[in-house]
Amino acid sequence: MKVYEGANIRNVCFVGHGSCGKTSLVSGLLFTAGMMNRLGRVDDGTTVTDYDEEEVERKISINTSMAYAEWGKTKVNILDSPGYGFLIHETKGALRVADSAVVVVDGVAGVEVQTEKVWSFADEFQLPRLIVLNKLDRERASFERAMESVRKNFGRSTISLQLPIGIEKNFRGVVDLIHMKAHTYDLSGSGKLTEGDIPAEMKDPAQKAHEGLVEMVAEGNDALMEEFFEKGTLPVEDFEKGLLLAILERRIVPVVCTSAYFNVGAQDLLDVIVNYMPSANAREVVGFESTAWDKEVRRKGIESEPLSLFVFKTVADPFAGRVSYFRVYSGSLKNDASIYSFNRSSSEKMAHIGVLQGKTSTAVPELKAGDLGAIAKLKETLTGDTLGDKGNPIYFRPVAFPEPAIAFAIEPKTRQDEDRIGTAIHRVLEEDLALRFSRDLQTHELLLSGTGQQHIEIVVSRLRRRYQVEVKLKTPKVPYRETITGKADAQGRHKKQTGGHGQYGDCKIKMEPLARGQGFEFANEIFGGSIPRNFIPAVEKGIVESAGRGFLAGYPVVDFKVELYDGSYHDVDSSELAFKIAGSLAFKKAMEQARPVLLEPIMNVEIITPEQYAGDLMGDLNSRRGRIQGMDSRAGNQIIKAQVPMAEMLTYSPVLTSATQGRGTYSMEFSHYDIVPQQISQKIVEAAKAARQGKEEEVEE
Ligand SMILES: Nc1nc2c(ncn2[C@@H]2O[C@H](COP(=O)(O)OP(=O)(O)OP(=O)(O)O)[C@@H](O)[C@H]2O)c(=O)[nH]1
Ligand SMILES: [Mg+2]
Repeated sequence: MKVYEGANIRNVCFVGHGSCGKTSLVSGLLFTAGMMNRLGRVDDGTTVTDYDEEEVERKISINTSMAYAEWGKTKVNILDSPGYGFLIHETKGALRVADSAVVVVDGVAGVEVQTEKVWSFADEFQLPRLIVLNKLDRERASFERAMESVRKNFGRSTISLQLPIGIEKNFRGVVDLIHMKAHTYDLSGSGKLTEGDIPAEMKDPAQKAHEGLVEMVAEGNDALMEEFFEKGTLPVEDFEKGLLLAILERRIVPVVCTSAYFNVGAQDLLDVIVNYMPSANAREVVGFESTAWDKEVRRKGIESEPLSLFVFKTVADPFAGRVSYFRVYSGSLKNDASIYSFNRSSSEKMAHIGVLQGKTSTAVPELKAGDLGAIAKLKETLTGDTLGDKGNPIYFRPVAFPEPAIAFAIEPKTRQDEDRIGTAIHRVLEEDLALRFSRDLQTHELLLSGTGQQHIEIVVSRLRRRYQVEVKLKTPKVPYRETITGKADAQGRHKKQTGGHGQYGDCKIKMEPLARGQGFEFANEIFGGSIPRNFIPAVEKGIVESAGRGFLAGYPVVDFKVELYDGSYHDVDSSELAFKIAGSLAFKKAMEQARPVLLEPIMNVEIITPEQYAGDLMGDLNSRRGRIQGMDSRAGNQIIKAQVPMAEMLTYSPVLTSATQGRGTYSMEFSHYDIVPQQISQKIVEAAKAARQGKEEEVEE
């Protein structure tokens, strides 16, 4: 395997709505570039990038996969990301390390919900991008309608570099509007292209489209504009340079046409990526001095700078163990080098670095700035870590993972499953940062929390297949929290002084609410030593532990501040334990005064439904305490956006299916926590009390 310079590397991330054809397109590119000897298909489970057994089984992408196509002098590094809403955080993590986004749009459906989502991610990372109108071979595909949808959603800067030749089942190639040639493809899937003249009936529209493109490139570039006015057109070289610049500056988003299924457009797509997407050394590298993320460190993304690399993903491979995916941002990584992990303050040996073609790794001697690679069996490194040259620290900021949108209680099926579950879950958590695992403090059940029911189902299936651990999914749970709405001032005094060594701890605290999402704050306001300094952390610990166990219904207490302002101690009898207990007593007393309430997660819900059902669905959302945020129509469908408490959405799936005869779909994600209305809160508190008593009786028996 050749070692590539950043200038000859393109890092592209394929993104788009679920099932728009990303994985199939990647498969076509790899075959066309000669990296594979057959055209892998999603439906047969034979693609390079959907290799995980859950992906093959479900025919969807779950993980971001890496692949590469060597095309001329250039290596195109491809990240194939998932498109379904409950996995979209994974896509964001992949865009984080890409230099451009290939946004795939279904040529029948046009721009969809997740298309908009990934577009906003690309905006956030300021990535140049390319739109691919795919599935143009399908019935009811329309280039004009798809373009209209793209322009309506993403603006006038989107412009096609091609016109399709034929449409639906006659789609067989494209007119290249830059060079004004027709490219027809062999429909057997080989991806082979024949160049010829533009078909007579397309000459006029092609000429018009070409002129529009030239004008657009000239716009915003004074030198080109002048030349354009003088000559009425631009020489191809000047035009291509202008186009490249406009794309890199994100003034133009080019559009190309494909059918991944028949592998039409693959060569053109590779050419456009190589010619017009940014090279891997083009962007300045921006990191931080520390994980406080306040002071920036900037350097060039080139080989002569000190080494830095960022681990953006971890995969638990059943054979190779922990595999870390990374991008070299600056410097050059040599195989077998020992490099420093800034996050772990230890060094890691980079033995057997490689590049991935799906699941297959090929060893490389070196990876230069801009390149992507993978390595197995790092000791301590996890997703989100930065490694590099110890003398030149830099930290790259990882993408934040979403708050869980749903939690299920799980139950190991047998004793053996129970024994194994700990290790298995540990591995799964390491590769899936959107997953949480905890124990319900009330019921002692094991809880798995994730972005949606499908997410949890995939995890359960993975536990079974990969780790031979069988678990039963029980009812979904709402991750309630508790907080306070008033102030309090309380004393906690723990005193046991009968016979032998006594215990004595005493503290006075003030408590007040914090803004939502602020968590917990502790202020030590003791002056004059009423509590010795070494016991103060014990008071805080007592409070934190009690807060974790909850006050009303056993849910963690959040968003409050405690000020420790006074107390007393005993020379002999005071200890850390005594002050911890005193802290916990003070906390409970303060909670009694501070008007505690329950908080519940509120979800952003988006429902897509044929219009005729929209009215009923909105009525139903109202009865679920939902607040409608907006309505939108798209391609004959109605989109309803609403905020609804998670508790009301746990069993929504079957309701929506029956209300829309299976034609409605919905997605949701966490928005914020809000106070549970009094009546509902009361029921939850009572149920928790009953559960607690039940448990206690069980223990007594
Ligand atoms: N007719 C036709 N079908 C296509 C085309 N591209 C993809 N498909 C089919 O669409 C389905 C989804 O394709 P994928 O390649 O898995 O789509 P994806 O965007 O990778 O899906 P996710 O990663 O799960 O979001 C498969 O059944 C493909 O065979 C195309 O150009 N034409
Ligand atoms: Mg896919």
